[in-house]
Amino acid sequence: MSTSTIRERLEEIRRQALEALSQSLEPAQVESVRVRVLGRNGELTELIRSLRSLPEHERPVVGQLANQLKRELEERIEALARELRRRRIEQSLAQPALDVTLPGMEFGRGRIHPLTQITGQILEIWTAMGFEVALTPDIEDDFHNFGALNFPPDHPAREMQDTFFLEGGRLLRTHTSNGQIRVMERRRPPLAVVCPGTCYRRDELSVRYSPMFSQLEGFMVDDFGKVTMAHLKGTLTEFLRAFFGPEADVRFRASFFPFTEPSAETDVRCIFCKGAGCRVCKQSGWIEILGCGMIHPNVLRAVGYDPQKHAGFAFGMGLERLALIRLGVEDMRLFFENDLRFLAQF
Ligand code: 2U9
Repeated sequence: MSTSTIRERLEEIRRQALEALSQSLEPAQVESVRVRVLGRNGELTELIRSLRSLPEHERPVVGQLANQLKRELEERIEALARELRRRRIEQSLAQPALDVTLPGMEFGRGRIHPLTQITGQILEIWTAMGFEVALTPDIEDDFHNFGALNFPPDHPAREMQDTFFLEGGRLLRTHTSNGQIRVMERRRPPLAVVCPGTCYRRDELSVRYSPMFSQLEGFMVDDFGKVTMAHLKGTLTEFLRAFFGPEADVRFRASFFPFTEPSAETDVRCIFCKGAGCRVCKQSGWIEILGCGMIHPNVLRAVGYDPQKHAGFAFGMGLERLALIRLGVEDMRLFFENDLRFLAQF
C-alpha cells in the first residue's frame, strides 16, 4: 500500500466511525463501534499492524497519523459513553419517585403442622420417662414387617389389597413395628425405645382412614420377671395422664394382636362428655387410644432373644387419631389437605 492510499483509508475509517457514533443512542452501540474499529481485529488496529510492511522511511509519518486517529477515536468513544450513562441516570431520576410510605408486602409466617406439634409433645413425654427415639426405614422386607412379628403366612395384612408391595418383594411398612425389630436385632436388653414414623396401607382416604398415616410404637425389654403387665399398665397410664391431664381415667380391655400375648386395648374416659356419652365416644363414655401387650415369645426369638431370659411390653398408637382427639377435630383428611384456614388455627 502506498502512503496516499493509507491516508485515504485512515480518513475513511474516521468518517465511518464518527458517523456511526453520531447515531449511537445506547452504550451497547458505542461499544460495538469501538470493537469494530479499535478492537483486537478492528479496522484501525489491522491497518496499524499492516504499516510494518512499509519502507522504513515512510513509516513515521503515516504511523503518527494512525496513532493520532486512534487516540482521537478512543477519546470520543469514552466521552460519548460517559455522556450516555449520565443521560440514563438523569432519565431515571426524572421518573416519579418511589413512595417509601406505601405499606409493604406481607409474607405469611409458617408454623409447625398440628400433627408435627402433637408428635413432638408425645415424644417429649416418652423421652422424659427415659425412652430413646429411633427412626427406622419406611421401605422394608417381609421379614421385618410381618415374619418377625409372628404374622402367620396367610394373615390378611400380607395381601396385595392391604399392603403396598414394591418391586423385588419389598414393601412400604404397614406399622412402625419393623423399627422395633431392627433395634432389637442389633442391640441387647435392657432397652426402652419409641419409634415414630409414617406407615402405609391400601385404604381410601376417608374421615377415619388414610393410605399414609403416622404411628408411634414403643417397647421395653429387660430380664424376665423385671418387666411385667403391671409395668405396662403403669407406664401407659403415666403417659396418658401426661398427655390428657392428671385426671385422665384409663382402662385396659383384653384384645388380640399377633405380636403380643397377652394383648390389650387402652381407653381413656371420654374427654368431651366426661363419660356421660356423646357422639365422639359413640355413647360408650370411653375413647380407644392405643393397643399394647407383652411381646410374644416368637417375636423375641425372631430377634435372637431367649424368651426364658428376657421379657418386654410393647404398645402402638395412631398419631392422627391422637391429634384429632386432642384438637377436637373430627376429620382426618384435614391433616393432609394443607388448607391454611385449618392449619393456621393451631
Ligand atoms: C414389636 C413387638 C410388639 C406394638 C403394638 C399395638 C399393640 C397396636 C395399633 C394402635 C393404633 C396400631 O395405629 S394403630 O392402628 N397398635 O394396637 N401395637 S402392641 O407391638 C409390638 C411392636 C413391635 C417388636
